[in-house]
Parts: sequence; structure tokens; C-alpha cells
Amino acid sequence: MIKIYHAQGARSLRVVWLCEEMGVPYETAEASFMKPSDAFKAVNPLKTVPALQDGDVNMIESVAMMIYIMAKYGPTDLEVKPNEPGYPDYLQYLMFGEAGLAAYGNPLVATRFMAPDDQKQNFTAGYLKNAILKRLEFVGERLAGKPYVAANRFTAADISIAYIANGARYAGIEKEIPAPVMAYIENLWQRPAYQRAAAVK
Ligand SMILES: N[C@@H](CCC(=O)N[C@@H](CS)C(=O)NCC(=O)O)C(=O)O
Repeated sequence: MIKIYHAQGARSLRVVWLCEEMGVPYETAEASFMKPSDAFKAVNPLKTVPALQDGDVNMIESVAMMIYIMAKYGPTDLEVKPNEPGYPDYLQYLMFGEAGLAAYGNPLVATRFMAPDDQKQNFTAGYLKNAILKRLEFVGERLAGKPYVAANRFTAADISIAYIANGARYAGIEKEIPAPVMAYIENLWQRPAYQRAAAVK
């Protein structure tokens, strides 16, 4: 069975949510980047959350894990196929959720919690915050009131993007998420599979 090294509110939520949507069996194991267990470090020497084990397979990138699970345990409508018109948007937002949004959050969170007081509001922190908010404006404009970012249906790209609500909370900028994007995410949070995933400790 798939084992997901998970911490509530971390990017492992993407993977747990996807499994819940697909009905793929999984188990979770505790993952902490502050106090990593030996088992977790053995799977992910970087100690970033999540990590995944599936038989001989070890993975450490949440979006790649979603792609792997859909390919191995699908088919699923959460994936958009190359012959569908929404495919370019799907690919773009699947990646954008991490590379264009959440990745900017890590140094911002680290600065918020770990930098000396006189450096918490430095140029880089301001740059990162603006980078995230600018990209969220872009998502909101592209959504233009639609409930999903690609293919006119709920897909893994929405799971990828929606994680930024958690990242923004850790970064202390959750109140600045543009209203149309927050409405889009809150609508996704109504899904029973999301609610089951969010409750997994
Ligand atoms: N690109 C990775 C990022 C993983 C990541 O940075 N996870 C956060 C928790 S959500 C973490 O472990 N941060 C601690 C660190 O970067 O050392 C992914 O999507 O899985």
C-alpha cells in the first residue's frame, strides 16, 4: 500500500486529497522537518514533507507524486489527457501550484519564523510576498469566476493550486489572497474528499 509521510497542513495534503478523490488506499506516517524520524529521513534525506513509498518507489515531490498515482492507479478524470483541449492549461496549473506559488512561500515562511527580528521585513521577504500575490492575481484573472483552472472540471491542477491557502497561512499573508481566488479555493474545500483529507493527522 502507498505510504505517505504526512503532516497536517503540509503539501502532503495534496497527495492525501488526491488519494481520497480517487479512492486509492493509502496509509500515512508522521513526517516532521523539525524533528524527522529515522524512517522519514531514510525515505527523504532532505526532510521535506511529503515523501512517498510504494513498494520500491521512493518520491519526495508532491506534484510528481500526484502524477505518479494518477498514472499508476488511474484512469481518473482528475488527469487531463493530451488529446483534450484543456491539456495545456492543466499541465501549466499543475506545475504552477508548486513552482509558481508554493515554492515562493518556503523562504518567506523561514524568514517569518527563523530570521533575526531586524531581518524579518527585509527586501527578499517583500519580494516573495509580492511574487505570490501577483501570481494569485494572475490565477484569479484567468479563472474569471470559473470554478476550475483547467478543462472545465475538477482536476489535480486544482489540488495543486489550492495548497497555496495553507502556504499563505504559514507565511502570514492569508488575508491578502485575492477574494476571487479565496472563493475558488473555498469552493474546492467543500468537496467531501478534501474534508476527509484535511482531517488526516
Ligand atoms: N517541492 C516540494 C516542497 C516540499 C516542501 O518544501 N515541504 C515543506 C512543508 S509543506 C517543507 O518540508 N519545508 C521545510 C524545508 O523546506 O526544509 C514538494 O512539493 O513536495
